[in-house]
Amino acid sequence: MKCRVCGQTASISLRSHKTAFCDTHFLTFFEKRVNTTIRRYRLIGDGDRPVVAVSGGKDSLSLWVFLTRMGITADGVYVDLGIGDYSRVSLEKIKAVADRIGRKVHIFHVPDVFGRGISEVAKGLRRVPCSACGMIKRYVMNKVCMDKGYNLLLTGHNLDDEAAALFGNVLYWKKEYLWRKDIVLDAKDGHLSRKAKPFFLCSEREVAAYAVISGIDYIYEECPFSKGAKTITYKGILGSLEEVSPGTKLMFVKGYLKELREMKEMRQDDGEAAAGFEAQFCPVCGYPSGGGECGFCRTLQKFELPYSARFEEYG
Ligand code: Q46
Ligand code: ZN
Ligand code: ZN
Repeated sequence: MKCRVCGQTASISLRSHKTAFCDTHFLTFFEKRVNTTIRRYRLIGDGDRPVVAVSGGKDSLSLWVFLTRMGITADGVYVDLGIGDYSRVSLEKIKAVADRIGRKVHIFHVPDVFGRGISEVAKGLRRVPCSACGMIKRYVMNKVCMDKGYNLLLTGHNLDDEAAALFGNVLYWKKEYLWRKDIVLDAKDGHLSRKAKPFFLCSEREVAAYAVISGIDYIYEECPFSKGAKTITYKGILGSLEEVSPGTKLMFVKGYLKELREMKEMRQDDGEAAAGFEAQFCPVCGYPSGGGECGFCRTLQKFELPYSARFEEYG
């Protein structure tokens, strides 16, 4: 197969786009598409001060490098979950990219603040690790924005992640989650930061190719707690559909975004968005909590620890 632009041997063929590229022209294609997404959905504005949630994996590190290449300066934030070698190696990869692009990374060490890794924190809460992890990560990501002056949190979620999550929500009609997902989420009440996902419409394979061609050294292993996750099964099912009918995932996710936009506009017309939602805040740390202490503060109290949300700074 030949590169659509220069006619040399292609290194990647993209069936969903009915095209193929050599390394150089794939980079151009990928970056152009992401830039179009950023503009079309107004993900990043001129006055924004973004921070990237980095995990050491291909998606977040590619996003960090991509932004730097596009002249968008962004620091990183990493939550060290205290999962042995997995967390240690992830942080090494993150630091190497931080050095390469000359940016800072804020590191939140779960073991330093909670006196134990995420699996022990979860046991103490009688929750599964992913549930405790999600709660702490959401808190920390928001905290870094509020305390360090960032107004936008960027994450590396890709098309496969979004399609799998959407598939799961539709399959079980989880209405409480279904229409909450979006490529960009506005800030709330001056307490929750704005969030955006620039790789929302890029497949996992495309992001992996971008990482490899860009020489990004990322951690290949997945978090050990991701084993058996339903999203992995959904990704497999959607992958089979994609094989038979290339472009299905993109159509599914783009169709969702279109419906969502229409729905949000309709709600605004009806004045529903302005309807009285009263925010409540944690009395200990001021984080939005839905009443009483937030999950983060309750977890610290459970282990009889004082409030702390300290970051190590690297770079
Ligand atoms: S939630 Fe669960 Fe992931 Fe946290 S404990 Fe690992 S698998 S990292 S996105
Ligand atoms: Zn080419
Ligand atoms: Zn709190």
